[in-house]
This record gives sequence, structure tokens and C-alpha cells, in this order.
Amino acid sequence: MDFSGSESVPGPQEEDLLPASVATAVKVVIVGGFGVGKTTLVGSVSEIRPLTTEETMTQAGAGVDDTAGIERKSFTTVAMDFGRISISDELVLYVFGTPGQERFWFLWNGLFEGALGAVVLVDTRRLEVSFDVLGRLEDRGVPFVVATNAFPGSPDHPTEELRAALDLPAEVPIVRCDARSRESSRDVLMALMRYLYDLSAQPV
Ligand SMILES: Nc1nc2c(ncn2[C@@H]2O[C@H](COP(=O)(O)OP(=O)(O)OP(=O)(O)O)[C@@H](O)[C@H]2O)c(=O)[nH]1
Ligand SMILES: [Mg+2]
Repeated sequence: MDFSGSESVPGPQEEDLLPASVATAVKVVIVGGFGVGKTTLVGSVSEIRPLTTEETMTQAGAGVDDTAGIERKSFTTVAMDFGRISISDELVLYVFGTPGQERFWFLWNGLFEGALGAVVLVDTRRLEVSFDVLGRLEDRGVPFVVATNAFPGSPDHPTEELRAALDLPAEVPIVRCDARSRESSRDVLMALMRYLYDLSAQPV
């Protein structure tokens, strides 16, 4: 068979390869309601070119997808986002972003398989889109932290007010972030790792 005319597929780039020192890989999932910035966070934090499955939002979504507050949004995740970040020479995180639209939530089952923890990204202008997400996550029993993403005009509620509004247990960490910033997104993942570590260190 002659493949001479076929396009050559580029091999992995040097920066895509994991150093041999990496001993532990942890899977974490980013969840949240529609348009809260999940794809943005995975993209900003990832040290490899993130895999995204975004599609143009179509007329089919009109009346279904609530774009109030995010009117300029024109793409939406239909399957998942994927990125990777090295926390140290030995530890790497695989970061999976979920689709925010409820009609794709059946994909959560696969995305959560083997995950150690989750980040719930919240837009404080639209807290109500987070309620179902939090409920589903609590049903799964997966430990999570909550990160509020800074949009223009986002109310900055005191942490304890936010905890009450979202009905969160006292131990769940709540952090602020700007999903567009690599450093800020990294801090969110570090908060999750610290929380997971603290949970694992607790006596049973
Ligand atoms: N100002 C501001 N805009 C943001 C921020 N994070 C995301 N955005 C914008 O908000 C819109 C939605 O962000 P996405 O990352 O697509 O949100 P998502 O949660 O992945 O959306 P779905 O996959 O459709 O649920 C995009 O137009 C982003 O550019 C932020 O921290 N600040
Ligand atoms: Mg998305």
C-alpha cells in the first residue's frame, strides 16, 4: 500500500513527554454550570496544548442554554477538556473539564472514573447554575473544593455567606480565582491537593 501521498502525523513534542522522575499521576475533574469558565481554566493551567471538544453554540440551544451574563459566549464544551500540569518533579495532575450543559451530563460517569477530587467552578452572578452540580457531586462522594471565578460585575460575597448560599459543609475550602490566569488556576488545583492531603491524613 502506498502512503506517500498521505499526511504525516507529527510525533509527540519534547515538552509533551513526562520526565522519568514522575512517580504519581492524579486525575482531577473540573465541574460547574454552563459557561462558568471550566474550559478557560483547563486551558490556562495546562502545560501541554489542551484537548478541547468545543462546538459552536447553535440555534438548537436557544431557549435551552441560558446565556444571561455570558452573552459573548459562542462555544460550548460537548464532551470534555483535557490538560496536564506538573506540580513537582514527581507529581503530575491530569485535569479533565466536564461539559456544563445538562444534556451532556451523562458523560460525568466516564470522566469521574479514577478521579481523586474535583473543583466546582462557580460564577457568583449565577449561583443557581451550581446547585444541581453540587448535589450530583455530593451524591458521588467525591471530595471537592469550590472556586469562584472573577467575571466583570461578579459580586464578591464574604466566604461564609457564599458557604451558606451554596449550603456547603464547613470543611469544604472556598477559594477565589481568575480562570484566565495560569497562576490563579494553579492555586485552585493546589488548594484541592492540600484538601485531599488533609483528608487522607485524618484519623479514621
Ligand atoms: N471576564 C472573565 N471572563 C471569563 C473568565 N473565565 C472565562 N471567561 C469567559 O467566559 C466564557 C465562558 O468560558 P468557558 O471557559 O467556555 O466556560 P465553560 O464553563 O467551559 O462553558 P461550558 O463548557 O459551555 O459549560 C468565555 O467567553 C470565556 O472567555 C474569567 O475569569 N473572567
Ligand atoms: Mg467548556
